Amino acid sequence: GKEKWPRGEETVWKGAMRDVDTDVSSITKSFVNHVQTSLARQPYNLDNLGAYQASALSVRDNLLVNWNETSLQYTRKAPKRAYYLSLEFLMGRTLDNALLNLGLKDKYAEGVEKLGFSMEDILDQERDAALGNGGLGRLAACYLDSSASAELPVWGYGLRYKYGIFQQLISPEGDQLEAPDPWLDNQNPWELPRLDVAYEVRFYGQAERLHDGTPRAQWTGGQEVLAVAYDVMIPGCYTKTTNNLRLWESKPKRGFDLNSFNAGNYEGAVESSNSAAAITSVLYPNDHTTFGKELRLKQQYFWTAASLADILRRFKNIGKPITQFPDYVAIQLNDTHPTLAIVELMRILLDEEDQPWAAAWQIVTNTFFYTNHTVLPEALEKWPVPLLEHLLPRHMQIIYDINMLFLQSVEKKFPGDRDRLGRMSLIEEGFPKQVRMAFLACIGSRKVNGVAELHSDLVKTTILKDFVEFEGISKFGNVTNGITPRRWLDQCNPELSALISRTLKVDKAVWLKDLSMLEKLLPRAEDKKFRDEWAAIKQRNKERLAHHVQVTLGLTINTNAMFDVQIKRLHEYKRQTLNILGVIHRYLTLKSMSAEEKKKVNPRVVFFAGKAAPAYYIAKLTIRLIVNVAKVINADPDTKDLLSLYFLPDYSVSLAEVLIPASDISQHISTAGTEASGTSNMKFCLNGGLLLGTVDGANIEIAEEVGESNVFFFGHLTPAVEDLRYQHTYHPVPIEEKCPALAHVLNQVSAGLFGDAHVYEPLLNTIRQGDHYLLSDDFDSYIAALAMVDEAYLDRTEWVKKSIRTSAKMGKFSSDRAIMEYAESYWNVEPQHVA
Ligand code: H2P
Repeated sequence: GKEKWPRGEETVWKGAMRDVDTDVSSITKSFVNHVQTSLARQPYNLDNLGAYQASALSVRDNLLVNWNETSLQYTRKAPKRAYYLSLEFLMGRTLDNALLNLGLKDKYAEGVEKLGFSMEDILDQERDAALGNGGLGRLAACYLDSSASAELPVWGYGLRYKYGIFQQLISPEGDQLEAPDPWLDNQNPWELPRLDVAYEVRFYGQAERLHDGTPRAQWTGGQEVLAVAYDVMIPGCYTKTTNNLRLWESKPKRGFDLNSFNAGNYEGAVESSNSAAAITSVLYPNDHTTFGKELRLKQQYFWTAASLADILRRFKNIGKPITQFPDYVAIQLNDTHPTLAIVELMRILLDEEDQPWAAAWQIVTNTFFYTNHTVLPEALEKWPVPLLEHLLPRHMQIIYDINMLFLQSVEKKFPGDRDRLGRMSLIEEGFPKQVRMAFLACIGSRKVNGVAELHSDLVKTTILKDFVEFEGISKFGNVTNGITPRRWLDQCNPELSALISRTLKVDKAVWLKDLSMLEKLLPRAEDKKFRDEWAAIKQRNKERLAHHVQVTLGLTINTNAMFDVQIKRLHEYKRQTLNILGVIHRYLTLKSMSAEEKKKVNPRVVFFAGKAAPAYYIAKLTIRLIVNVAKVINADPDTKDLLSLYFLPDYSVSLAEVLIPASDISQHISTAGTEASGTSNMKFCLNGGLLLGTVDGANIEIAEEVGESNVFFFGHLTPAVEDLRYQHTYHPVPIEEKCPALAHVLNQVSAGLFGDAHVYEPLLNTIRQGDHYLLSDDFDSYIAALAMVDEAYLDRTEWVKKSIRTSAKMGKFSSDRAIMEYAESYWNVEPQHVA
């Protein structure tokens, strides 16, 4: 039926409401309007930063029109919704993406040009929103883009860190230095403070069971902190659907504590307000030493409690009984970081909604879904029981209760199997006892998934093996990761995107949302004209990268060389060390060549970028080695035309957008079985870069798609790893014997060829002794694979064919495919078209 207009005259309201801008004159009008009012500036002194802000505010207005309509639709129709809880959202820049998704990029470019600015300069003013460490946070950002593009009612929930991931500086000696990232300093036009959306979150205090025949308890006292919402609009691509990413900021509950003031305790009052604000002050670098840190645990609870309160309030507006919660709400846990949400929902259902235990547990286990992102044992979250007991006394009680009932049911299925009970308990014995968050996430969820086929198999056969035996295999699945082709092709590689549209003879609005259409490019690999265009675009992208490096670092790069790229968080398992040792090997080989031999060598430029966790000593030494090897190699007149090496500081989403389209070959060389998926591998391949990698993570599925003849694989396979490690421990063979080529490289480093002989010993010793990541086992085949890459690059025609074939077969890796798998097979959430 026709709804009654809420107040005043409908025609007056509607006549005054704005719509999305569609023509250049309304765009310039809104731009100038923001210069004049929001920014209170004048045309005379408007610089590029001001022009960026005016453009952003004007684009934001457009997004808000769609965002409002989307929200209204969700409220009216009350479909089942999904919520993506992630402690990290690595969004990067927004303006370009928003313009492309709105389909307004050309018009804005024309508009700002009329006003005397260039779009490129304006886009360059924006700081990255770097609220993430790496793949996990960037995956969350891609999933938001795909959800909105697929018109799915999905919201993200995260934290509004005042400081994102640290800025990386490299000292003259080659050491990584960390500086804070004050990304909000220039104001953030992309967020909407919602001071009206706020919740109180409690810490510490006492929990008393009521013992009234119900499982209820009362949690009182302690500290209360306020969570305030900031909304970030997430536009879908060529659709009105504009979803929301809600980020929480912590604030003291009162501006000041009157009692403390009255007692003359001014400092105490001010301090408590400081500690409240500290909760969302900084993103933690990916570093398992955070597991004991109270502030990190506070962040996790603060965020899950606020998000659940918000979700529950929205659910209650529908007016359905609480038992129907899972029919309207699906919550995806991105890794174990939000696992406390399981316990928090139990607390609400038991203590506030008066549900019996079994009914509460039924609701909870039908609501949550858990994605695992790593099987590395040291990276699995565990929290000390005493810390949890102190910070969240009621939650610790509930965890004990969940565990008791759970172990009872395990005992029932496997009577007398005490080992099994010990292995599966949510509480790990020890000093102190610790709560195993992955186990809690698993038993509290409806489904569990890994992020690539191999990884999902490993989850089932290693860390959660007992749980598969207990709960049945059907609870455990796989959703191979994906990437958004909007940012990772159209935005970062506009020329390639245009070539694809021209060739397919379809608007990018179509193929960007159905990436499997790229397959139609396959026959074009045989078309010389197309190949030449394809290769010319790669060349221009290499020149764009070279220009960027020239401008930012003052270095000149040989763009006729092959560009070889490895960019990711520094970690021993990702084996940047293998790569740099391979570079040294190449250097030593070149040094021993005659002038005649050198003529046949294919010039190569090797790029590294990535951050090391500040407390990760070995990873930092790897950076230092890379930087110092670069100094020697790049200055050596014997070799510098044939080999050069760059460590680009302060890796970011924006830097990746320049590096990825410029790569001829990229490296994804983790020890088999350690890289859950990897997602930059997909980005490089989508942009026509070839892949050099181990048989690990999503590399395997990429090879399945493009065919093994189009990738360069090397190294031992996952099933061999355990045995090799056993050999290292119990029957070690000296490196000199096992892998002379590697021994030679290590000895040269030890001898001081790259300076500071003694400095690198701890790094080299990780390989000489133990070699947990199997560099000595894979080095020879790695070198052989690098040689095959060189060989293949000599036949440029064949290389370009491989490049085209690779890109053409990347359809599977669109995050649109991945998000639809979550929506259909996990959440049971359907698209909602906003007319
Ligand atoms: C992690 C895994 C990657 C995976 C990504 C997203 C944690 O990212 O290690 O293999 O692709 O999650 O699922 P990263 O190492 O980049 O921080």
